Formats: sequence, C-alpha cells, structure tokens
Amino acid sequence: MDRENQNLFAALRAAFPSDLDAVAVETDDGLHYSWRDIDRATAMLANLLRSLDLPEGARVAVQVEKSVEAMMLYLATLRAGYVFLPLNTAYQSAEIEYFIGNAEPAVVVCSPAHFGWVSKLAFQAGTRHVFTLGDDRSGSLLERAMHHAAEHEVVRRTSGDLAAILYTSGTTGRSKGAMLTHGNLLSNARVLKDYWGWRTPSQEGADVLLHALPIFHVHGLFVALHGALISGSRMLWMNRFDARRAIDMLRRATVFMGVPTLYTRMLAEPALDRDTVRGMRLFISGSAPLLLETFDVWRERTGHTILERYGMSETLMLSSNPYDPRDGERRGGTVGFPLPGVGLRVRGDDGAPVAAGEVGGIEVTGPNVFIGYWRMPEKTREEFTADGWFKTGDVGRIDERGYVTIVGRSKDLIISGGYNVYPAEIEGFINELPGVAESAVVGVPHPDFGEVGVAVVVPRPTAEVEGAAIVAALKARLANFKIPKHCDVVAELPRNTMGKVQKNVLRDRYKALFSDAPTM
Ligand code: MLC
Ligand code: AMP
Repeated sequence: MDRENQNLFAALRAAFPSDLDAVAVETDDGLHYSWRDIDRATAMLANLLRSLDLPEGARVAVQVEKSVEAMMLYLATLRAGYVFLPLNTAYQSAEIEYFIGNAEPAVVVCSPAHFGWVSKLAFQAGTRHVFTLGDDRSGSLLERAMHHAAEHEVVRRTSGDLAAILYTSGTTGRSKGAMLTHGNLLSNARVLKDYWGWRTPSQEGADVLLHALPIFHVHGLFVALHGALISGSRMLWMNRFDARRAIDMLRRATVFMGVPTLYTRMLAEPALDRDTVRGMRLFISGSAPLLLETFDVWRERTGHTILERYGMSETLMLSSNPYDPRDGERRGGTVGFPLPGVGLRVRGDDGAPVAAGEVGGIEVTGPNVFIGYWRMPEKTREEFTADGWFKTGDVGRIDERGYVTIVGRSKDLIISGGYNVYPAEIEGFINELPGVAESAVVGVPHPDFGEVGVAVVVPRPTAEVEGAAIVAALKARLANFKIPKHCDVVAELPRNTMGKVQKNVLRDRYKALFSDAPTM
C-alpha cells in the first residue's frame, strides 16, 4: 500500500480550511492573503526551486526581513522537499560567511540591499543560485516564481528526512547546525495543537494568532507558525513587534506568543487593560525565563495567566504549563510538565538520577529531539548520553507534582530579549582586538531584555584600550543583539585557585549596572 506522504507541508496543507478564499493572514499594514494565495504562491515557489535541478537534500539558506512572502518561501522549501536554513537578519558578514561555508547551501535568498556582499560570499562558497526578497514583495525571487505554475504536487518525504537546519552557538567553538526532520516538526506541532487546545475554523471561537515574533528561530517559525497552520487558524501578522500596535491588534486575536521582553514592553503601555484582551484565549511565553513579577503583574492587569513553556532549537518544545485547569494550575516561575511523548529527567553530575526536588542537568528524549549536528558527529555524540538522551545544558528540578523549574544553565549562555548570546564567541572577537590581553563576558539583569552582556577587558601591558572603542569594533563584526551593553577595562580578572576566571564574581560586581532591572 502507498504510505502517506510524511512531508510536513502535506500535513499543514491538509489542515487548511475548506473555504480556501477565507483570510489566512492579515498584515498590520492592511494586506490580506487567503489560504488559496498561500497554496498558489508556495506552489509557484516550489516549482521554481524544483526547476533549478538541485541535488537531493539541498539547503536553502534565507536571510531576509520578516514578511508573509518569507513565510511562503519556508513553506515552499518544505513542499519542494529541500532543507530550510533560516538566518537572523542581524548577522553580519563574518557570521554569514561561516554559516554559508559550513552548510554549503545550493540556494541563498537575501534582502535586496545585501545582495552585493551576500552573493559574493555565496558564490565563493560554491552556491549557484542567489535570489533577493524584500519585505515589500520586491526582489528577484518573486519575479522568477511568477513564471511558474500555481499547482505543485507535494514532494514525498519520510518522517526521518531533513526539513530544516537551525544554527545554534556552542559554549566552545563555532555554531552548530541542529538538524530537524519532518517528523520532529510535525510531531511537536500536533502535540502542541492538542495540548494548547487550538480551535479550528469549524469550532466555536475559532482561534486567531497574533504573530509578532521573528521567523528565523524556533519560537516564531515553528511554534507559532505551525500552531496556526495546523489548526487552519487565521494570523494577524506583524513584520516588526511594536508594543502599542500589538495591544491594538490583541483586540481581534485569541492567541499570542512572545518572549518575556514582549510582555514587559506591553505592560509598559497604559493602553493595556482588561478590555483590550477581552477576546483572548491564551498568552504563551517562552525562549527565556519569565520573571514571576511579570507573570503576576500581567495577571493583575489583564486577568489572564500566562502559560510558560520551555524548549530549544535542538528539541523543539519540551514542557508546558497546563492549558486545561483539570491538568493543574499554571505556576509562575515553572515551565510546567513534560509534554505528551517527551521524556524529561534530571541527572546529577555523576549521571545518576536525583531525588524529586533536587537540582541537576535536564536530559530529554522524544520524537521531537533532533537527529544531530550538521557534519559534526563528534559534537553530536558528546551531547547525548549513552542511553540516547539529549543533554540540554539547562539545570533544573522536577517537584513532587511533576512541575519542571529551570534554575540555571550549565552552558555559559546569556539570553537577551529571547536571543542566545554565547560569551565564548564574543570573548573570542574581543581577544583578537589590538591591545587586548584577555576578556570575560557575563550576563547581568536588564529591565528590557531580561539579561544583557557586559564585557570586562584586560589590556596588554602599556596598551591603551577604551571600552567604547571595543564596543564600536564589535559592532562592525557581530549581530547587534550580541554587542555587550557595557564594557569595562580592568587591570585583572578575578580567578580561583585553579586559575579559572570567576564569572560569578563579575556577575555580582555588575548586577546593578542597569539599576532599575527587576530583582525577582
Ligand atoms: C534588539 N537589541 C537587542 C535585542 N534586540 N539587544 C539585546 N538583545 C536583544 N534581543 C538592540 C539592538 O542591538 C539595537 O541596539 C536596539 O536594541 C534596537 O534594535 P531593534 O532591532 O530596533 O530592536 P527591537 O525591534 O526593539 O527588538 C527587540 C525585540 C527583538 C525584543 C523585539 O529582540 C525580538 O524580536 N526578540 C525575540 C527573539 C526570539 O524570537 N527568540 C526566540 C528564539 S527560539 P543599538 O545599540 O544597535 O541601537 C528559542 C527556543 C524557544 O529560544 O524555546 O523558543
Ligand atoms: P535556543 O538554543 O535559542 O533554542 O535556546 C534554547 C534555550 O532557551 C534553552 O536551552 C533554555 O536555556 C532557554 N529557554 C527556553 N525557554 C525557556 C523558559 N521558558 N525559561 C527559561 N529558559 C528557557
């Protein structure tokens, strides 16, 4: 018997509502896209990709501003059976050069304004096709796709076939590409649809998602987008988050997903009140710790209890506070229960299980867990236990009722406004600057971004080094969210008796630098 096509796009397409002329996406600047538009545009783009005669498993690397067309390019890549590789628009040339060199994409799509330098890097790395796509529907990609048919049979894929590669930085060394399969993405989307009670258009109170996150990371690209598509739900679409506009759009939405910064920014707006969120069913937060204070104030102001969940690029979503009150209350400061089908355990440093409530390393398993790092078998082996569980690098505990709390990270990672910043990467760049002997980057509390990086730099003897000049030099080389918000030049770094830099001492020294940062 012919097996069902396990291409993720086939499942998403099957969930489109029967009325294909209904509105699927409405942008904040007034554009409307029907389900039929999505079907036809993704078919044209998929036909364009197929016409390029790319090798099986070809990567399509995309660094473009958020737009509905960028979403369609993602869907078309799935539809055509290729591998999507999204890149943060903040990445600069040194970062892009690495990703393109490492992933060897057959196709690169970039913003029209960046075509000069991106195409040069891509052609040098052997990429044959470079297209452009602007957030105003400009660029060569759509021009070329217009000449292709608006029908396309979804390319067959098995659940184990690669669908996307997401680069994630490492504690040491360069970024690693987490390889996610059609099965990883689809199983997670289905679990979340059920667990969060998404309501399809045929149900009463059909859901409408306010999509306000970037679409180059797990949260906006997979959790939010797949959630809406696999439920046939309409999306209200913002290319860029703006708190005031978002509050206004919440009046017509039922589901919202954000990193904590989006919640604190909306709370800073007097317009946010119970009336604006009257029609809302669910607010979800993730990607970074949601402060208990934000959780409490949000509930007081809006009457809604934010549902916090936990995940990562390598594993997609792992745990969630309950949606259904019969499963328990949503507890601030926790990330809820392991999702159905996800195994989540806590292990001590010796790898042995810890008692309930005891802290240790979080390890996970399930159909959502990635299949390894792109062309890094050694790294992949290091991150899995002998019995096949993935070591998240997060430190936490599970209480007697089963709620998971993340208390810290064993990986040296700063999460700033929902973006990951690896100190080792920033230190590497700083240490290469003239006059620098060594440096340390630590995360400190920040009222807007939750946490931000602070650099502490030791100059070489007799060298004159200034903090502001270091920050300026980094700006030319690194994505803007990675730039330390402060840089101090000091005579020496605090070290323990083993000679290791005591980052905890530095974190303590700078913890009140952004003084109105919440302390909870
Ligand atoms: C912007 N800036 C940041 C920053 N974002 N600094 C630190 N951290 C950030 N996250 C700085 C810029 O460098 C710039 O500084 C200034 O702020 C203005 O830039 P901007 O681009 O205009 O900022 P803004 O549009 O306000 O962006 C803020 C934001 C954005 C919060 C809307 O960062 C954002 O969309 N974050 C969401 C990230 C996300 O989707 N994460 C999910 C990862 S998935 P200067 O000095 O240059 O002016 C994941 C797994 C999971 O983690 O579980 O979900
Ligand atoms: P990324 O590698 O960008 O996918 O980021 C994943 C990391 O974000 C996880 O390993 C956690 O450290 C962190 N994270 C995600 N969700 C939460 C959450 N709700 N609370 C605390 N940390 C989180």
